[in-house]
Amino acid sequence: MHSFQPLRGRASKRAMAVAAALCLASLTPAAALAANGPGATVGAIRWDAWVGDTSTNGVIAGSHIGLEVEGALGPNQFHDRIPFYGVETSTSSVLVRQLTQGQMDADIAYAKRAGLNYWAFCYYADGSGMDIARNLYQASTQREGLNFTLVLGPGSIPTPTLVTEMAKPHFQKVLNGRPLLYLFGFSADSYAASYVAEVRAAAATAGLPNPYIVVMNPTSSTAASIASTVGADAVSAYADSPINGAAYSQVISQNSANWNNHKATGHKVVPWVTAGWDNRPRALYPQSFVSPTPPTNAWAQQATAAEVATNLQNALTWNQNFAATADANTVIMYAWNEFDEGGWLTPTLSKGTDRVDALSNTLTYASSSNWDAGQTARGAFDGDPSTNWQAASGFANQWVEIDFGKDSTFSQATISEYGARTTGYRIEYLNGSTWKTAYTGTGIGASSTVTFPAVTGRKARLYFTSGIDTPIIYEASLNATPNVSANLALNRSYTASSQWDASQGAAKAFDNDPNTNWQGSGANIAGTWLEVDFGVRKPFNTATMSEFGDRTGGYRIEYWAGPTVGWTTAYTGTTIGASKTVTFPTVNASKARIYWTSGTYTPIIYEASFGLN
Ligand SMILES: [Ca+2]
Ligand SMILES: [Ca+2]
Repeated sequence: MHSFQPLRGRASKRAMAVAAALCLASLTPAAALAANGPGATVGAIRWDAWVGDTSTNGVIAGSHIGLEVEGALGPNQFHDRIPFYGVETSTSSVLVRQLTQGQMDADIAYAKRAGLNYWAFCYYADGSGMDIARNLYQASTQREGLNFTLVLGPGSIPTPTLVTEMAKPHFQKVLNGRPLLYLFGFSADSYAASYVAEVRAAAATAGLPNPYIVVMNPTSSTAASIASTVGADAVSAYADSPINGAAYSQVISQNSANWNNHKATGHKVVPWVTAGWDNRPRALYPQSFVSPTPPTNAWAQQATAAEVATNLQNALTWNQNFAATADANTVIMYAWNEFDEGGWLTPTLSKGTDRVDALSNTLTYASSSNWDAGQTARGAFDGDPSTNWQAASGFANQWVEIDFGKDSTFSQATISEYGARTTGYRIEYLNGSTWKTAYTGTGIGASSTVTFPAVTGRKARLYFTSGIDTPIIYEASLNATPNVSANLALNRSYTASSQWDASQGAAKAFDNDPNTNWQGSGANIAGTWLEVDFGVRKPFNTATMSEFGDRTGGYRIEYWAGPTVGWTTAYTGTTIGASKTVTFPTVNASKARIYWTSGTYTPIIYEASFGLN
């Protein structure tokens, strides 16, 4: 029924039952929201049939699934779902083909702009014909900040290949490093159980944390039965599938009701958000890969962008309300690009980035709790001094957060609160999946501006430790540089002309921790250098540095122009100090370094980064 049919091995082609829209529990909000980790992660399912006339022989013998789905989307009534990379070739025909790196890089940029943390690729093997988008994503120089995981059908991926994928640093993890995996179309048979056991054993052998395995089935009793038999960690669903042109509000209530139904089975739950369901293209134009052909009433009214965001917000709130059940604190959205089945978030030719932008609004701000619907986290960051965020109750461990959408560097904050309620707080930044402290303060009051060594993180938050009453924040502005791309120097290899001692090596200048540093050895600063090797050539035009004291008197930013030309100057500067950001004409190189020409003493660098803006 859903696009992702398991198509290899012991595939099950049986249609899943349409979930009963039974509402067993009302959605009364909890009085106090429990904080659930450093903020939920949100993923979106990818189904990548947009391959045009590429042979999909590796999926179904002799098939061209890309041409079939283009045929189904041909009628004009379906053109409102043509993605930004599609072409209306006539009122009755379209081309929807995502085959180039440029298209994929743009797709990645939109997903990051939406605030998504990961894509969940329906897995088809390399060379199958439906692996193109997955491989373009893996090859992209733009994917940093957008992780991936896989939705697996039974037997769709050999265990060694799966372990190789899970070991990648950008494979989505939950619960302190556990690889997140989704299983679609598994039934509760012994084969599925042995497969899951095999995956866990292989992961352990490879030194990976135990995978967090999620069974997808919209019928709660079925999902629970499969999860128990195969030993999964949680239950979820690929999508709910309303009928008869139901209002989208019914999709929202069906999703919410089914999260509760899944929870009632006693299993952990990953809530799912169905962004749409309109399977009429496949109903009217039967597809070789869909069996049986869906009925013509298999559709709901199309959502507005705001309605999709509301459904997502419900899931985020649900995770906060039921933190013990939603222990992985993640949400899976259906879907990034199931255009023919009616679930999409990708910008379209007809409506542009409306859904991406609505998601961005929802995913940009978060808080441990809020007093009421008019005092949410957005109020603390909206630039309006008359609006505010207020926590629901208490003070310690309350937090309010902003997601920059990509790694951003900041070294200053200006905060204003109602009264003088705060007596202890931290400014924190999300470094990978760990919150670290950038600054520790006491009072805030009407206006407080603080500076600290520059840090780089995708998110920042105010974390309250003590106070006299629940915090009310009018504005918290950070001098983040959101136009600067991800720090190219993170997770690379580093060298320096010298180091003071073993604890002050070159890597300490690139570990995104303002409390650690590299220091050169010897008294002579001239000729000292600190280098990062990106591994491959990268364009960059900006550098940010923070040093101890004001030791630097002269330096150059240099880039490696190859063995013939050698190190070449991109920028020449004088002082660095507590925080310095410089820009220069874009260069393209595999290595960069800071080269000192003068100063008072051997340099101490807390953090250095390179980026492209
Ligand atoms: Ca405000
Ligand atoms: Ca450091």
